[in-house]
Amino acid sequence: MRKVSLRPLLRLVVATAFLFACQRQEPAPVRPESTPNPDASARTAGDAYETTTIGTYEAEKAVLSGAVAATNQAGYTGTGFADYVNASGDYIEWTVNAAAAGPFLLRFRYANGGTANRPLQLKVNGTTVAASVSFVPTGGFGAWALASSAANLNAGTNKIRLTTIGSNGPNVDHLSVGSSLKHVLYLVDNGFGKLLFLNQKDPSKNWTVAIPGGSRDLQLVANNKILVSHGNGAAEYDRTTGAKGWSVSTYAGVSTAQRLSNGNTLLGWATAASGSTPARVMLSEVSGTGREVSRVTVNGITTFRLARRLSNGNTLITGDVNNNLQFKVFEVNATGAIVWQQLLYGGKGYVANRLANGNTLASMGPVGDLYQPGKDDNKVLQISPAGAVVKFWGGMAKHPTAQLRKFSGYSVVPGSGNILVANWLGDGNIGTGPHAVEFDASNNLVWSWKNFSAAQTVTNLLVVE
Ligand SMILES: [Ca+2]
Ligand SMILES: [Ca+2]
Repeated sequence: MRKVSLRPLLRLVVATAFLFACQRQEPAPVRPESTPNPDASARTAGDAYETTTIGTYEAEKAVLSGAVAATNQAGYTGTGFADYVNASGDYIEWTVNAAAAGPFLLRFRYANGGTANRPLQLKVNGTTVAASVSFVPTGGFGAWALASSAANLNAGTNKIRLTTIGSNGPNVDHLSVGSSLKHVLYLVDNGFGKLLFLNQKDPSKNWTVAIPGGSRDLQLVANNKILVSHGNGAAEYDRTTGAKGWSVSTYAGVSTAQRLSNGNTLLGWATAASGSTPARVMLSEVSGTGREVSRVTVNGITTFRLARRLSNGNTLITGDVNNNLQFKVFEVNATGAIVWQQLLYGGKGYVANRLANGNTLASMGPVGDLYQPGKDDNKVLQISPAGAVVKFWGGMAKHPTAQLRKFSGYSVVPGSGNILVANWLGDGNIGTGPHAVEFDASNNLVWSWKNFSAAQTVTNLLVVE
């Protein structure tokens, strides 16, 4: 049990009561819930998780020797596929750039309308990796399937070649290169209304649990729990089983939750403008017994997303001013006054953290539609106190084929310091890109993850390994 000192609590209750006398439209103070977890049965073990893909390379764009580019079958990706002509010596050779050396999974999308296997030799950088990779019949030349082989790639450029060895090969559509990185992470999906645990090192431990709508924030907390914000509050879930524990659910418009060092939970929520009342962001501190012990109001902020209480007692929030679409990071003090603000270079803000060096690390996606000429959205920016971009990760100009849609939350990978970002697929982008992407210190895309049966629109994630 968390201990609550009674005297300051009484003072705060009086203060809170005064606040409520002034602000009648707002929700009653929260109460802890003691109901059993209704979501436990929604947990599904053993969801199938896709291997991560870091790049897809079309066969029709590769170097073709003997084989020819063709379009006379349906269902290909890109602008066609490669059709082998000669039974021996024809090859397709792709050039693949790897950000770092290591083992990768090579997956070839192919169609074999014959009745027999059509094996091919696989060479990487001139060395035979597999003398005979099987390309078994797929039931028709319009029926595409995947054949896989593992291979070590060098950092930088690699040549990957598939050569016929006695039989006319299959039609080959593309090569997808899977990452060698494996992560353990939690994701919140506000489309399917789920919290997901993805353990790529041991997929038997994966779980998903249904959660209330509007989830945007997550944080590891004590006792092997993860704290997740909901539209109506926040709840803790067991990190191993997904079972729901402590929760509050009497708020509305909540977009963020942060467990503070004093054991209280900061809930950030927002109300729209109404008559002469401005749009407001409320930063409510809730005790372990579920009482609101303080509240800070920030007037005029709209499209509020996450909040982060800083060690100086101030709070970083993201949003714009009265829907002016000029998205910023705001640092607000304990009275709700803005003491620092910084434009996000035309992007829409989601979350900002203050780094030990005094800079601010903030994620931003497009304000409206995807790519807008002259802008380069979908970045995690490291910004100096004076507003200079010291460094960034992502960016649509640097990653034109990565299907970056709307960056939302991000997480720093322990050990490597890479940045893992949620690529939110809402606003008409469902199924069109990865749910999560990872960039290394040189802003190379080194990992991504998508699984459209497991997740729909991932707003945030937290990587633990
Ligand atoms: Ca052929
Ligand atoms: Ca193709």
